[in-house]
Amino acid sequence: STVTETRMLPEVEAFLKRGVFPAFVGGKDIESASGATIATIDPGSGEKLAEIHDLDAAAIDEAVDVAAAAFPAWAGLSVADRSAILLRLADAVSEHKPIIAQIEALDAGKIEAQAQGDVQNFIDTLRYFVKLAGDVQVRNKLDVDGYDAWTHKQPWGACAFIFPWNFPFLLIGWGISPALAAGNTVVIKPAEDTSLSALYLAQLAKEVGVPDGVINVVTGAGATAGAALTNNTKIKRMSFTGSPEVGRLVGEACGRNLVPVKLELGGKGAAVVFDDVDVADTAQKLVGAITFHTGQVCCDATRWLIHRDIYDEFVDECKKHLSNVRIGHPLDPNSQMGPVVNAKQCARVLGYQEKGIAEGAECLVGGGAATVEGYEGNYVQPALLAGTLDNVAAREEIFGPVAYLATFETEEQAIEMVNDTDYGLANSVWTKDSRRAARVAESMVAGNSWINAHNVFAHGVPYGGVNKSGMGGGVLSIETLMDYYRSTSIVRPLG
Ligand code: TXE
Repeated sequence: STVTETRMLPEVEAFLKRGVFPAFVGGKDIESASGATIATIDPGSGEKLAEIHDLDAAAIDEAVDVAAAAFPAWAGLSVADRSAILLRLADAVSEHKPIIAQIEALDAGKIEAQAQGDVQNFIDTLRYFVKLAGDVQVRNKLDVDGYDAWTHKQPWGACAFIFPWNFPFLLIGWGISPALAAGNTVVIKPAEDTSLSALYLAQLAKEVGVPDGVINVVTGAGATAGAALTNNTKIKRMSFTGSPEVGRLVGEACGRNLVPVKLELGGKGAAVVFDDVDVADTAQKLVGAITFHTGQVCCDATRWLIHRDIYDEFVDECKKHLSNVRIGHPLDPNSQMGPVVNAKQCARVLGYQEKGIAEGAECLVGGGAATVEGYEGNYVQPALLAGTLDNVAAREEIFGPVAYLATFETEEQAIEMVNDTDYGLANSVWTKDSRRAARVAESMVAGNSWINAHNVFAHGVPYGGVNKSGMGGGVLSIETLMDYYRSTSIVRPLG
């Protein structure tokens, strides 16, 4: 029997038995008017898990109306009452963590232990923003001679969220937690490949007494359902995480409608490795980062800039670690790296390797498709390419376990190489020299710089990109919470 058969929890099996999943709006199941559905696949086995309803524009508009109608009552709750409801949701997610993690592992091709980490992160994020919102002063006195003046903050109304497939559940937590805690209602549009964990969440929300219409999940194709959400004029804020191409379309639609928009797009992060590092340790950590979730991580380091004097040793160490990565089905506890999310993305990852090599890059190790016995999944070998940075594989986001190596000699040169990109999400610098580390970290043009680490997140540390990587960052911090309040300034003469 397969790993899936032996390890799938009975609750997950029962959940998937439903077969065809309606969307969830106003506490009710909503089917597409035409009956159209989209299959959702386990990328680890190639087998169909379930189908989701492919909503049309009218259904999306209806969902926004429902969220808008639920807003006054939700916003009108005391902060204490709203917090209590949201903390019940966090508790319920916590109780169902193994179930949600398996759904996510199967639907998104995510190693089960990593999926559990994502679910825990959702819980922590929701609790963090509930606490933070409890401390927000909604009235702030202003100092104006002869006048009594203050600002008053209130939530906006119905807010929309479009999410990608790489961290489906975690990103829902990052997105909706500040919005809900501030008193907004939400319409969530998960990616068509990975809608199941969002639908499970909506069900849990209903069970713990989140009022109907406060959390709505609409499903369907990006070009229709997603576009309808961005074209809706009644949403008060839009948040999009995904590709720069679609991000541009979302930004255009929001511009037309004058809807404030937050865009979290891709990246082409660098890791700068100086010659004073522990080479073996640094190589191991960077290999760990590039293989984590099969490299489908927007803040990954995908350009590795290595000091010339340690390059050969560094490459040898990387080869050692890369050849030990255990590729396998996400529910197999021995797996370290799972599949790529879908066949299209798999073709993209392999295609970039071919194009990169055709443009003159050398493949140092790995590359190509991988086979996992007993499974027809979308598996690829991690790969290291090397060459000049004008190569397509060094410039464009691949979104797979592929790192591109180049050498540098001086600090100035390294900084220039890091910043020679349209993106600006996250980079890292690796050195024992703490002054140099701080200098380089501050010189890299991006939302986040890590020193001797990569992909470290903490609640309270703002996250988010600049330039082609996005706008309106501040994710996971007070900055993003404040985005979900509008402010009115009130002034009256004294006496
Ligand atoms: O993303 P899309 P895709 C990058 C990564 C990846 C590439 C393509 O490089 O290879 O994007 O991935 C919805 N109007 N990232 O094609 O298409 C869609 O339904 C409104 C980086 O899967 O951007 C889904 O919910 N919405 C990224 C969401 O947008 C539309 C994570 C993202 O899909 C739409 C994922 C439209 N016209 C991919 N078209 C990151 N920053 O983490 C699609 N959508």
